[in-house]
Amino acid sequence: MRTQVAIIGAGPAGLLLGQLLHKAGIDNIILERQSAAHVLGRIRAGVLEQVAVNLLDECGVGARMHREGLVHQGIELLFAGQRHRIDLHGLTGGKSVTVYGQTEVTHDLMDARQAEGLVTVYETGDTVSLHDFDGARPKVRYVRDGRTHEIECDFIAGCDGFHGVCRASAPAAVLKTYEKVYPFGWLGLLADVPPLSHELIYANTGRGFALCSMRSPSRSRYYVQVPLQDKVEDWSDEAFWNELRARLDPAACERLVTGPSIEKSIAPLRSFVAEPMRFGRLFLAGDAAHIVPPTGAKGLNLAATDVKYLSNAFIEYYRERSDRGIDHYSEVCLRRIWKAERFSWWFTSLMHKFPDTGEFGQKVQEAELDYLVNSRAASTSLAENYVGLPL
Ligand code: FAS
Ligand code: PHB
Repeated sequence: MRTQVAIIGAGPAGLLLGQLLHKAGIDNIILERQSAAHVLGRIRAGVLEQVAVNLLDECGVGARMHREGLVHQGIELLFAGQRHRIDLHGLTGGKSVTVYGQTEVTHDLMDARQAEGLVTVYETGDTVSLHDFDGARPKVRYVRDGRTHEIECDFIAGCDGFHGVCRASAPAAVLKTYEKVYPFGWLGLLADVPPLSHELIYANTGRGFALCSMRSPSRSRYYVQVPLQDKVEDWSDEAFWNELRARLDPAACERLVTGPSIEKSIAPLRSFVAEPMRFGRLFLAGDAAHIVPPTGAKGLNLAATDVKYLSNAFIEYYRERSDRGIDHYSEVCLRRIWKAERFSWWFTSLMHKFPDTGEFGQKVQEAELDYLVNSRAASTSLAENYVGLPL
């Protein structure tokens, strides 16, 4: 089998890249470890930057997002028992974010790919292997139905997430990684109950961080910071709702509607960057190359912008026979990635309770938040980063 670009991973990065390349007439195949149902079963990101919204429109898969997505022009910060609104729209000259779950983005991209008859090989398990990507004729092999298949290609796009095979295949002598692991996780709960507020609430409390988000006017997504050693089975729905209440202000508690969880999971938090993002004809994009703590809602959005840069580079190569885009891909992505890493680390450090925070640290966090909500300059900095920096 032969294709121009072999994409490893059918998460948002791989599917979005496949669509952008197809729209540009570049042939591609996606290999995915899991089944489509398994990929869709993961509950992850919830907030899209305008850049990501534009990319979905560019791929022709934005219709349902515009019908069902919720455009948000502000967020609230809760600290010292008081809520303060950050006017994202007013502080950024009219920008906003769209609340539309990653599951829905993935669903829309899968549907579009299937409708266009593009090849996605699911359930390859851990059989994908990469070959000769340091030369001009890379190959990918995988096993399906007991047979080994080989794909000859011009490029390999590693969109296979943090635990994928692509970064693991990069030459160790060239690969440099940077990592910070946070001493807590996020326990997330999804429930078919109306959100307590029409905008997201990020809470800094003496008991730890909490986030009130949503997926629609009838489906809510809530998170509470939990110790790393907690297991999801340690948390009954009732225990979750009680802890969330303990981290909210009285007015928010009044409005909180609880109900049975339809999903509950604990996500570990880390900051991670792999440099470079190109190894010969192998290119990394999305979580395969970087991870951010979800506090800044950057993970999915960074994957989208990596893929925009990568698709532009491949289009330039095929249309203009120019290597300029592929030669600059890693440098251009990393400049944006490190700014998002910095913002996500800063916001996580400000909003969470660390083992060494203590009473003094809590007062300092509240003082920084008090300064932030009362300073146009500081609020503007938060707003600019939250809605997403320009491409
Ligand atoms: P993904 O990990 O989504 O997709 C990679 C795909 O590659 C997967 O489908 C995987 O099965 C496949 N794969 C892996 N190894 C393979 C192999 N060897 N062969 C073939 N396929 C292989 N971001 C936010 O903005 N907000 C959040 O609240 C948030 N919550 C998260 C919770 C969790 C538990 C995790 C892990 C991440 C969360 N993220 C969040 C970040 C998340 O949204 C990612 O940024 C986003 O999924 C990135 O998309 P991809 O780069 O496509 O990687
Ligand atoms: C979510 O809705 O899942 C969500 C929203 C904002 C974040 C993280 C997660 O910062």
